[in-house]
Formats: sequence, C-alpha cells, structure tokens
Amino acid sequence: MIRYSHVQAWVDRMAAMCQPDDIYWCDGSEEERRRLTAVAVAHGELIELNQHALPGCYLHRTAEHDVARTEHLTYICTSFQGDAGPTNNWMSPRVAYHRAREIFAGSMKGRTMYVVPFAMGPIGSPFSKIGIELTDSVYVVLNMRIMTRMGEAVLDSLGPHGEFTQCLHSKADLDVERRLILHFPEDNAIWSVGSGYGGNVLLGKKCLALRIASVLAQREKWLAEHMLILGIEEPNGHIQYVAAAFPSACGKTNLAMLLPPDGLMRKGYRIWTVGDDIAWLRIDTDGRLWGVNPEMGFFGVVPGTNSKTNPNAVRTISHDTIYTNIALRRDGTVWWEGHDDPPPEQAIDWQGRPWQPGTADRDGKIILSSHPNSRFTAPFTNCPAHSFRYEEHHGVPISAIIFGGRRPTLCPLVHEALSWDHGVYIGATLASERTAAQAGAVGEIRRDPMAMLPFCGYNMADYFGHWLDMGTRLTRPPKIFSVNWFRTDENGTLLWPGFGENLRIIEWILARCRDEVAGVQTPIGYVPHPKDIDMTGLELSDGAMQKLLAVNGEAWLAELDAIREFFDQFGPRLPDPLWAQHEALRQRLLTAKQVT
Ligand code: GTP
Ligand code: SPV
Ligand code: MN
Repeated sequence: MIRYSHVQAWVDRMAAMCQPDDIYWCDGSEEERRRLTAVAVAHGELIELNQHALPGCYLHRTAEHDVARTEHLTYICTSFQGDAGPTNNWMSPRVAYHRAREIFAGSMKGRTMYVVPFAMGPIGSPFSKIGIELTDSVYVVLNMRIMTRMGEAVLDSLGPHGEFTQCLHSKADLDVERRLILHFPEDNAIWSVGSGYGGNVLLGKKCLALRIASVLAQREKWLAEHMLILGIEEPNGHIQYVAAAFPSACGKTNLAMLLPPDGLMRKGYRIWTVGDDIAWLRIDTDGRLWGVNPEMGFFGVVPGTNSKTNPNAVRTISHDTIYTNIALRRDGTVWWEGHDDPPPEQAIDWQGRPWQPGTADRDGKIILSSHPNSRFTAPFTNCPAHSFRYEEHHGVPISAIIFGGRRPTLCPLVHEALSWDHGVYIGATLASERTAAQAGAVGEIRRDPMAMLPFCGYNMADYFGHWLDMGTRLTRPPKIFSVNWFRTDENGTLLWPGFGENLRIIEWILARCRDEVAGVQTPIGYVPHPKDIDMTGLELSDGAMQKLLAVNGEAWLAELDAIREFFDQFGPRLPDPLWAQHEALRQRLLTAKQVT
C-alpha cells in the first residue's frame, strides 16, 4: 500500500489531536473484513446472526438518541454566511474547527484509528472523487466497505499530489450535546463527531457525495443529486433510464428496485437498478444528461420491506448485510414491522430489550420492535436487478427527471413540466411530509427543493441558478415530471397502491418522452388522459383515478402563497426565471378560474 506523504502528514496531524492507541490502514481485503468483523463481534458492536438462514449477516444497535441524521447539528462552514444560504446551518470555519477540536481532542484514547481510503464512482474514472475517512468505529469501516469502493487500490490511484476529501470521524462519547457534523467546502474537508449513525458518519454518502460534491458540481458544471436511477428495458432490448428525487424515506430504494406488477409483466419489461440514493449527472458530448451512481451499496429503510412491496430488496438483504436497529428473534434471525412473517411471540427489540407484539408504553403508544429509520447496508451487486453498467464511467443516459414527495393532498399522481425552467420550478418548490429519516417531528409538510434541502452544500438560490444554467447547456434535456404516490381521499386512505404499480406511471412518463401520447394540459402542467395509463390487472375504487389526477385551482393558489414565502427568504439571490415561472403559474391558475 502506497502511503503518499501528503496523506501521511494529514493522518499524523489528526492522530495527534485524537490520540488513538494505534492506527490501522484498511486494505479492503476479504481477510480484513473477516478480521474486523470478528473484532466488532467480540466488542459487541455487531451481533452475529444465524449464519445458516442469513449468511454473512450481522446486527448493530446504535445509541438510543443516535438513530437518524441530526440536521440541526449539521453545518456548512464557509467564510461567508451567504455562501451557505438561508436553508443551511452555518458556522465560520474558524469557530467550527475550534469547537470540534475540543471534542475531538483525545477522543480516540484507548481506541484504534482506522484509515479508510474510498472512491465515490469507479476507481480511475475522471468523474470519481476520492476520500479518506479516519474513524474510531469498526462499524463505520465495515459499512464504508459495502457502500463505497474501499481499500488499497484507492490509495494507490491517488498519486503523490492527488486531491482527496479529508474525512474525520469520531464517535467520541456519542453525546448528542457534543455532536457536530461539519462541512468545509473551501478545504474539501468533513469533520463529524459524537454520532455513530449512517448519514452522520458514513462520510462518503451524504456528506461527500452530496454536500461537498454539490459545491464541486456547481464549479465543474455537473449535478450531484439525491436521486435514484432506474433502467426500464422493453422486450426489444431498448433501455430507457429515469432519475428521481424523493426526500428521505419517500420511496427511492423501492422505486429503484421495482418489480413489474403481473399486469405489466406480460409486456416483457425488465428493470435495472442503477442507484437508489445518489446520482451524479453530467452532460456528455451528445448534449444529453448522463448519470452514474457513485455508491457501491444500499443503505436502505428496513421497515415495510417484504416480498410484496419489494421482492428485490428482500433478496438483496438475505446475505452479506449489516442490519441496524431492528429486532432479533430467538433463532438468531431478524424481524421488523412489515416483515413477511407474522410478529414473533417474543423478540429482542432494536434497543436490546425483551419485546412482545402489541405492548404499549406508559403513554399507551405501541412499542415498535424496530426503529422506523432502521436500515440495511447491502452490497449493490446483491440486488438481482443491479445494472451491469455500474463500472462504466459515463453512466447511463437519462430520459426523464422525476420529483416527488409525500403530499396527502394537492399534488396529482403525476404531472409533466411545460419546459425545463418550469421543471426546475417544480423541483425547487417540492414539499413533503417529514419522515423518520431525520430527527424531529414526523408528518409536517416542509419544502424540500429537489429533495436536497438537507444535502445542498451551498446557497440554494445559487443551486437553483445552476439547475437553470444546466438547462441551457443541454441540447437534448430530459423531460421533467412530478409524482405523488401518497395522495389520500377524504378519509386519509391512500388512493394509489404504489410500489411495483408505480411502473404504470413510469410507462406513461416514458411514452411522453417519446412523444407517443398526448397529455391533458392543466395550469400546473400536463396530466395523463386516464385511458393512457395501463391499468391491466389493477382495480382502483370508483372515482379514485379522477381524484388522483385532480388539479384543484384554489388549493394551488394557496400553495403559491406558501411558495412565495419560501422563495422570499433567498432575497434578490433567487434567480428571476423562478419568479417568472411563479407568476406565469399564478396567471394560468387565475385564467382557468375565470373559465370555469
Ligand atoms: P432514504 O434511504 O431515506 O433516502 O429513503 P428512500 O427514498 O429510499 O425511501 P424507501 O424506498 O426506503 O421508502 C421509505 C418508506 O416509504 C418505506 O417504509 C416504504 O414502505 C414506503 N414506500 C416506498 N414506496 C412507496 C410507495 O410507492 N407507496 C407507498 N404508499 N409507500 C411507499
Ligand atoms: C437519507 O436520510 O436520505 C438516507 C439515509 O439515505 S442517511 O444515509 O442516513 O442519510
Ligand atoms: Mn437518502
């Protein structure tokens, strides 16, 4: 393993601050995985599961208050506050380093510091980014090994002056009061301390591949997005790819792995999973947008995963998977809410306590066996539908971009933007119910532009401007759509069955991209003629499709007020074309009101 001096010098500096007992450089080998797994099991960091039923699978439990990303402790640290923008927490680099140093100092005493070299994207690709994470958590090492291309080959490819993102992580004492997730775009550095949970500590993922990468992407004129990429193969062998941005825990993994419902199976569709969380998108020489998934694994939501909702995920997580915060059954297998099996009579819950179904806490709330944000970490190639293109540098051509969220009311099942700029407006005004993927109240609607609110590493007004600019560079831009799988009726019942059935909507989207079907023009964009959605084998209740596709002008006008308020916080930095789109939409809604 080559230890270039600029890497060694940085490792030495960080070690002097954190004071680990020893330093271990990860080579990424299988032998190393076995050895470190044994260490984690010996220390109780991992629980070995029943290796007959779940070969290569382990269970990890995080600390009680360390179960989701903590957005209020996540900062963008730039010299000027304006560069972080009104939607990010900001700290000056000087203050941030100072505060973090106090927590990092001596935090690794009695522990090993692991040096984890990793690549986001194929090693050696001009589009890939290299990071090195220093961590005192074996769990982090074993997760990074699944989620990224990790090990010796990365260090060797770096070169004597190669640039890498400096990623420093320490669990410290896992105290939420002494937790900071700091990003230094000006230094290409990330410091995370006081957490052991996924997005806070697997620094290649949200921290590097989105927050830091979004800054690089603006500079280098590409896009780093919180998107899945999915390929839809038709019987004639043509594959069309779509990229979709949904906020956390709103259905990316499920859509990325979808299995066609029986009614559509007969058409001979085949689905290819390219990515389920992050997409790096570039304009290629053909003037089209091409996407790669920089990750090598899935860090997916466990609850609700079963052979009806997501059979590909069930197979993906049947071996060589690390489970976090789910229930342990007596036979050494696992269970969660929404599992294929009925609830076990007794189990050990995600916090390691005895659990029985139906038990309530003191406030009368049913105690869940698994945390709602419990996760699996599984290798990309475990997925039976994984695309064979994952090592290709230029990725796959994107035909459509889809934005979606959880909106019980207002947003139709699907609608299509009138233009690229209108699509950017739809993305910029995306809103969704909050989920368990971030600490805080669940259920309230919040604006989450492009599903990037917690992940954009710079001023979001500039980010919108960058999206608009990308449109002018694309000679064959993807069409932009909005979807909402979560619309409900007056009683709060979901109108759309979702999951595999969503392919019916993707089918319409692709037909629109090929100019094969007409849409119905509404003030907010094109919605489908109901007859153009293939409903073979799926029956909805009476009038459900009308409700799903309805555009309520009054409600949209009220929505515009909320959008104005959201836009106003960016002041004059918000690009004019977005205000123009806003005003044009208002005019279309008012005109439609007069007509009816
Ligand atoms: P992150 O990993 O947090 O970025 O989440 P994600 O966007 O990948 O979400 P995921 O696919 O894991 O789904 C999250 C939750 O939404 C799960 O509990 C699913 O059961 C549920 N879900 C996913 N797709 C659908 C759908 O089409 N309809 C309904 N009703 N629920 C869905
Ligand atoms: C998300 O919250 O969007 C995730 C999980 O994908 S985490 O890696 O924790 O951010
Ligand atoms: Mn995500």
